Amino acid sequence: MSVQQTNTEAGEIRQLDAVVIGAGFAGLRALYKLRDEMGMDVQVYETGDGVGGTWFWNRYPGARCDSESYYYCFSFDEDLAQEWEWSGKYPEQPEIERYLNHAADRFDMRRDIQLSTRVTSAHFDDAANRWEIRTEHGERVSAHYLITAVGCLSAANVPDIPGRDSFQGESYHTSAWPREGVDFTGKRVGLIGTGSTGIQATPVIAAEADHLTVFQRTPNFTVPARHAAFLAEDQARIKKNYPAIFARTRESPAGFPYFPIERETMSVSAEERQEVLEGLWEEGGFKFMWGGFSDLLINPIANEIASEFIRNKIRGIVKDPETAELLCPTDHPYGSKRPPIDTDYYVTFNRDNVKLVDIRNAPIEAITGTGLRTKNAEYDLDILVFATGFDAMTGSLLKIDIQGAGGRRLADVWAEGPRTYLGLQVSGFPNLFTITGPGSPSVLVNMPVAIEHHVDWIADCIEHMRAQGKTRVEATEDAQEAWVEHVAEVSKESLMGKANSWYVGANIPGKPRVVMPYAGGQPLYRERCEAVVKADYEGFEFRA
Ligand code: NA7
Repeated sequence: MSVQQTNTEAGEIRQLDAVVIGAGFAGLRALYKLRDEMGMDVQVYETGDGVGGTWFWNRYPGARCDSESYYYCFSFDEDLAQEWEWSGKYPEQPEIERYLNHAADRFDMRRDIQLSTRVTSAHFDDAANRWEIRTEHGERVSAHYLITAVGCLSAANVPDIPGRDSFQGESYHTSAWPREGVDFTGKRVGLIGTGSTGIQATPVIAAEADHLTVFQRTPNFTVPARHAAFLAEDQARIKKNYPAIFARTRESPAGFPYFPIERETMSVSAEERQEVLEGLWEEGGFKFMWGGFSDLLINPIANEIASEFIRNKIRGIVKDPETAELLCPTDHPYGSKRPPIDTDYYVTFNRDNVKLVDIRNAPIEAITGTGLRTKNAEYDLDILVFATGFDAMTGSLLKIDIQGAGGRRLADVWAEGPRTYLGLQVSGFPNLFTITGPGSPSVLVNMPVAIEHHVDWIADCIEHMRAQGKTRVEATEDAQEAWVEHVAEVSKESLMGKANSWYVGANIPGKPRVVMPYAGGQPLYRERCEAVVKADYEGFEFRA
């Protein structure tokens, strides 16, 4: 535990302007903004014993960013952008963790971050218009504002498979990976899950282990990253263009510095279509989704053409036809689940020491002392890896006992799915702001871009309150209701809600099915946030 104590002696509660929960991209940005740019007294609490959030926890083999380094970073400080040298296109976890530690040091953030401290509860005091926050160590502080920066993907999902705890070998969830790493040499490894994480980990584990069995419930479309180290001239070009690059990330649909091409799939000849798709495949990365034909995510015919293009790539790469077919997704459109980006995923299934097991048709029945049993076979394993994802978007918030005005529990208010106004506030929970909360584009946008937008918006709102002498801000029930409806409406026009994915909570048994991220795209969302401000914070109620 950090030596910093946040409450004073004899039960006196330390009074703060703001408490920020989490010290990843969002928490760090919020701390700097509120403390250094606005002069507020801020305390950050972080569960991990280091800063970095997602990039602190996810140390599994092969963990790397799916967005390109030079725009998956902070844009708020030009000097930081100019001085930091990314090694290449898709940095691995240690490099991003180093970057976030560098930012924490550079801006002298650590003195206001208390590590190894989970926030257990936050209760709103109606009379004082303040939040009382408690930690796992029994500390108690009072803050005017509570800002959650808990991450959209940080509450691990370890499925409750019968016998889970009886396994005698080593087992790990990918987001709780040991710092010292795991030695796979000579080991029989089982990996459950073929989302982004499983797809990144598979080739790396396969190269080291004696044998790897990949247990796949749903096949996934993945596009090669085509990682490459940066040359000196790449660095120079990026740095020279940074202002323009960052500006584009704020204007594009998903926070990348590029846009879809201004053509629809069926508006060009079959040859040209193929050429465009081949070009995108060769270039690699998210451009396949966000830099291709403009109708990819709205027109099922266009989507099926891109989907079949990827299936044909799989069939071309994977030598065993049965394995290739098993790897071909047919139950969801491309992009309706968060698309992974890989390095050597499909080709790994040509190795002699790798086996793909279909647990859709023959589900896992139990984990045993020596491995795992499916409906039709038994697998002996030394190491079991859960790449089974997260209770996304709401999981980390609901782990905290958050009670708003009148003791209303967030868990109750969200029992049928999350309800927010703009993904920024929840009606009944005054002075609480949720960075990249459900109902905002969040995970459908390059995260640092979404985070910086939210932090700026929240800071402006607080500034407005100061100027007006207000102490309490709350989304109205009506504005929230209308926003929740709008989020649902927009998601019907997109393919995002069409798969059983964590976007809709389908990966967690019993979780209500709601499209949680706002699928209207970043430009529309930003426009809306600005319009609300211009209309004198329409939908928010302020009190002195
Ligand atoms: P994901 O994308 O949620 O993937 C989890 C995988 O684990 C997925 O293939 C799931 O299959 C599988 N899974 C989950 N629960 C089970 C059970 N009970 N049995 C078998 N298989 C299961 O998580 P990731 O960590 O890969 O990625 C999360 C995000 O991090 C990613 O989208 C990026 O934004 C970065 P399913 O598809 O549900 O059938």
